[in-house]
Amino acid sequence: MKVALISGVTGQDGAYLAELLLGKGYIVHGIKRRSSSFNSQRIERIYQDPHDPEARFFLHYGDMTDSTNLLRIVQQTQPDEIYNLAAQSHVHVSFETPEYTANADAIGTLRMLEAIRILGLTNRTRFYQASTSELYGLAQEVPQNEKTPFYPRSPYAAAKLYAYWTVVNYREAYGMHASNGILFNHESPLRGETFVTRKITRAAAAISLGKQNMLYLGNLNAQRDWGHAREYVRGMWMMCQQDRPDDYVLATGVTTSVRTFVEWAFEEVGRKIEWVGEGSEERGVDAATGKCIVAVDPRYFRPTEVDLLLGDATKAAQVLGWRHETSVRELAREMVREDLKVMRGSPQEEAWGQCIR
Ligand code: NDP
Ligand code: GDR
Repeated sequence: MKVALISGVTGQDGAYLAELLLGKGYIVHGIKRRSSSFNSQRIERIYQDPHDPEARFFLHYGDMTDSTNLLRIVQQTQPDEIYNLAAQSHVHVSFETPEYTANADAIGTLRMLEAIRILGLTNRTRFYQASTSELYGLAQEVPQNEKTPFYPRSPYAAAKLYAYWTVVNYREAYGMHASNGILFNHESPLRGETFVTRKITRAAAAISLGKQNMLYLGNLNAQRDWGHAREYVRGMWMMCQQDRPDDYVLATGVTTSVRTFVEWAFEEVGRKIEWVGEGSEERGVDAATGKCIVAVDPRYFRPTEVDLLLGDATKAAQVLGWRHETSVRELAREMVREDLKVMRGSPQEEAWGQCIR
């Protein structure tokens, strides 16, 4: 049985990846942070009692800012594959916590690579790094592929740039099987509630049920290449199965504005949005009632914004055979439906069942 170690297992991608690998017969170890409140909701469905002799899913307390802890976990688990997904992953928050973001996202990646090297696992353990389309930032080229120059626009992106090049360097210097997945935005019903798609789908559900009055957003003009997380974690696994490590873009090749995503999400609950005003005065009005339900709040503007991301995943299609399946429109529909279920009080288990499987 292959052994995988996933940092960030309690996050959106960690949950989908753990389920994928368990389905493939792996023994899966996940690193989970200590928290004063419950932070394992996304993996509750796949939790296994460690006392069960058949158990193949194990959790370890850890943190990307703690080298000795990472060293010990890698030593104990002796993984064939490490998926380094843990990160302070919120771009806007990284402007508020730049030092922590650099520590966890940049130096954290270095710590994990060093653990592999110190323990003499360089020729055994394959490494996947969660790199990001945020690396392109102000890129002049559209669409962006593996050769497009990087221009990070946030402390988060700068930290991920350090991690990206460290992975490339460890591959070249020590012959490690280390790959960067340069993943464009991917979402799902498990997406964190403060990322824009989930914030919108939750608001559409809540407003339609009379549980919320207004949705406040920042830059409605930002355009993103949004795919489904379930399909992107499959690409991560594929990268680790290749004979040679390399870097790959995963994307859908379609870009959509935040404004359009809002319209689609509200259409799903039977509301048509009409836009009035401009800039920070722009409002989204319910066409049927004339009531304002979406407003711009400049507090959500970023000091430096990434206006447009559009990925070209040709290399991943040709080499890995990876392709996205779900369109952004279908994604919006699925997310709104799952949020409606949860808000109507269906057991959360049911919502997970549908989205993880
Ligand atoms: P999430 O924010 O949902 O999950 C991040 C995970 O990292 C959580 O498990 C979180 O723990 C954990 N984590 C955060 N800080 C630390 C730390 N200091 N030590 C240990 N664990 C930590 O992110 P996603 O699942 O969406 O993304 C996974 C990775 O992929 C991230 O590295 C992200 O930057 C990157 N990425 C994501 C994309 C996307 O569109 N989703 C696109 C490209 C890259 P906790 O649950 O306790 O908060
Ligand atoms: P992003 O995702 O920054 O691309 O990073 P996010 O959903 O936060 O923002 C996307 C775009 O929407 C605009 N926006 C808002 N964003 C948020 N969060 N909240 C708002 O109210 C809002 N209004 C408008 C943003 O300005 C931005 O342009 C995600 C994360 O998962 C990263 O970890 C990952 O690396 C990248 O995707 C690829």
